Amino acid sequence: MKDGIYRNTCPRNCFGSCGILSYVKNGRLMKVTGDPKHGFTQGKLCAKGYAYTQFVYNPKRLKYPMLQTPRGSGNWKRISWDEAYSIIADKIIELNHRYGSNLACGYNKFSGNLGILHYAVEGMFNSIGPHTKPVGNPCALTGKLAVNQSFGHSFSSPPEEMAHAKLIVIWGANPAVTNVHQMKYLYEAKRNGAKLIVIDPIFTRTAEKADLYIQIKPGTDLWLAYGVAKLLIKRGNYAESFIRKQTFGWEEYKHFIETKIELEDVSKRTGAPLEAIELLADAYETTKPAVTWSGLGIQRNKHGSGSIGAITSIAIITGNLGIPSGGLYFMHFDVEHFPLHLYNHKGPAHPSIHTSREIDMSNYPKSALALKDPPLKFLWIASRNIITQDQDLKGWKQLFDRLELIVTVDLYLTKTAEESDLVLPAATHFEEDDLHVSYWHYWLSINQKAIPPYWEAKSDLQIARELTRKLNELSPGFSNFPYEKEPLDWIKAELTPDIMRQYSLTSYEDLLAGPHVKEIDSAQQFQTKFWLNPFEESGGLTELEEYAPEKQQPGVYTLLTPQSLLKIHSQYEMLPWLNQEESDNMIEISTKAAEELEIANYTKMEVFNETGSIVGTAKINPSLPNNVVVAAQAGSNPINKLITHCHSQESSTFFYDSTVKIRKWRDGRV
Ligand SMILES: Nc1nc2c(c(=O)[nH]1)N[C@H]1C(S)=C(S)[C@@H](COP(=O)(O)OP(=O)(O)OC[C@H]3O[C@@H](n4cnc5c(=O)[nH]c(N)nc54)[C@H](O)[C@@H]3O)O[C@H]1N2
Ligand SMILES: Nc1nc2c(c(=O)[nH]1)N[C@H]1C(S)=C(S)[C@@H](COP(=O)(O)OP(=O)(O)OC[C@H]3O[C@@H](n4cnc5c(=O)[nH]c(N)nc54)[C@H](O)[C@@H]3O)O[C@H]1N2
Ligand code: SF4
Ligand SMILES: [Mo]
Repeated sequence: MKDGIYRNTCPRNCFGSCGILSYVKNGRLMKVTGDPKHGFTQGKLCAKGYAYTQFVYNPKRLKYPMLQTPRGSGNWKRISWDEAYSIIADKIIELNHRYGSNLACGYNKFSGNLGILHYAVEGMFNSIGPHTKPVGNPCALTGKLAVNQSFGHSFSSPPEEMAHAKLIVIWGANPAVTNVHQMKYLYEAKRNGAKLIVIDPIFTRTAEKADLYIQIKPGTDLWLAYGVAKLLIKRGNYAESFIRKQTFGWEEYKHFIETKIELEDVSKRTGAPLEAIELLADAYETTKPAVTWSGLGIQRNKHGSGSIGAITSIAIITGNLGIPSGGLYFMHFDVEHFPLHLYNHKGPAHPSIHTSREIDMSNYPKSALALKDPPLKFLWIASRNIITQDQDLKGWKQLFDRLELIVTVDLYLTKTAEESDLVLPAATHFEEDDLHVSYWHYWLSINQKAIPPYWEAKSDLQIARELTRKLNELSPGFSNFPYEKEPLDWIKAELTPDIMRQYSLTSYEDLLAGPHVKEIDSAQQFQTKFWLNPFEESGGLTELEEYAPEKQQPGVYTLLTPQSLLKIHSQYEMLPWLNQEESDNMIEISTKAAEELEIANYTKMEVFNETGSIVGTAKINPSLPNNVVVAAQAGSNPINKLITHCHSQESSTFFYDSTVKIRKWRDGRV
């Protein structure tokens, strides 16, 4: 690798997808800075981004393939890549002989690295024909489907435009923690006189910056949105001509709001005072352009879909869509507009099995355990830390016990890797080529290989190439993965004439000079017909009765486990620069709960439910609602042990629906 400055992209599952300039000397990454040519991030990174040199050269990084016998024993032995490939290929081929297909082989991959070339994992499995394929998205699917239901596609306005709004209403997002670059546009809007309203059960760092903060009971945004609609309709303050021209279902919606919604009820269900509901309605009524931001937080409970629909309806009836700088924010799925050659790689046909067997990512262990003929026997885990991030960890334990071979590809020996037979060391993004689009802004950026791999680490694409070659060596024709294609061939194939036109590119080389943006006419995106909130779902209101104060079971707390500033889920925990000792197993409780249960600040306490128990340190948070408990994800004893999932068809995982009890910790109690 030559000395110099390279262009990289932060590949984390994060709104920024920041452009990075990497300074390399003697094959070593010396420092990173933000890429000033990236129009959204404008030369800045977050603290995690600036810590990348420590992330790359961390002594805890995996250096070579390792085999653990028996699984879970901690008895790891270094092996060569060739031995690792042979163990894996032998198992895949043996399972194929045993069952007559590759359906016993499956993978679980999520969001460790969102680069387009990381679809190599999907491509590798496709290349062996029908197998067991995970589908869905445990993070965002509920919201995506709900936005789609309102206006037919999953558009989210360009984030830079937020700077020109006069009212910004954030429902269940915490950008000061999760989307730090967006704060710049938010502050700019505020400097220009915009008002910021934040609706969240927790008084977050974003709420601290708001002109109006509305504390809401988890899962009740639907009610609040209906309450606002009630006031707007009662006062006759809605965009009638826009509604008549561009919506379906107005009469039913209006009738529903007029007859079914009572403000006192809204206040009782949501916990928001009447005055706050009025202030929110006043703001929507008097201030334009207004932007409405449905955060991912509101769709992590079973009412999420209804809530997003109801919130979108407010943006619609106030006439804030299709006007300059008015808009709607959630996230977009523009990556799906790319050809995604690796993801869509077509594998060889099987004589009798025509498609892969699908398994829902939000209910993986239970669905996998139910598989028969053949059962799932081999699991490949990549870009995923199941044990800290998924729900139903008991189900996972049962599933792991049934599997004959578990392979985890990761940069670190994660809690999931510790439960595997084999771990393979993955490269960081500085050690591989890639291409990135964001799910928030509209910039396309390159990721150049800047340094040689750390010890024996390899990219997921390189592993796919080499493992499939081994399969073919042992069983000719087993895989049709195009081994010969280099990373740059894959990248260039993604840049079709259509993509090049959209991003104003003349060649791949343009990206080496800086990220390119897709021109979006957001007003044009909203020249469509909107469905006002579907009333078939008004059954949801009955369901929400469970939030009625009189139905709230005493001593039962909603467990909220949102994202942390200095981590991306379970990542970055081991970096001294970002050390977060303080937050490890810190459990926030309300003053009232602390008093009732006699739990003193910074003493040990226990959080428990039917799935398990966690001991942590109590932190009394006087601004927390009485019946909410807050804990961070991951850490030394992951809170996801207590995450119970209420399953529904085709939607993301409802991480924020879990409930717990709490008590003071007395040593020795089990
Ligand atoms: N630093 C950092 N940044 C990240 C991540 C990270 O781990 N760390 N993760 C990235 C990923 S993958 C994602 S999905 C995004 C998520 O980013 P956000 O969209 O900000 O979503 P969350 O952090 O899940 O939740 C946001 C807020 O929703 C609130 N909330 C919970 N339930 C409700 C409710 O019923 N109603 C309302 N109104 N609010 C509610 C929570 O209290 C929380 O403050 O962040 C991304 N950015
Ligand atoms: N309790 C609770 N749980 C949650 C959430 C919550 O709000 N509360 N949020 C959920 C959300 S929004 C999300 S998106 C998920 C995230 O779930 P995951 O995607 O499982 O989260 P990460 O902790 O980021 O784990 C990714 C793993 O990929 C590894 N990795 C990084 N780069 C690479 C690479 O290039 N190749 C390979 N093979 N591995 C790599 C990392 O080291 C890490 O171990 O968590 C969910 N879990
Ligand atoms: S974690 Fe997010 S904000 Fe930080 S550098 Fe990466 S993409 Fe940017
Ligand atoms: Mo996520």
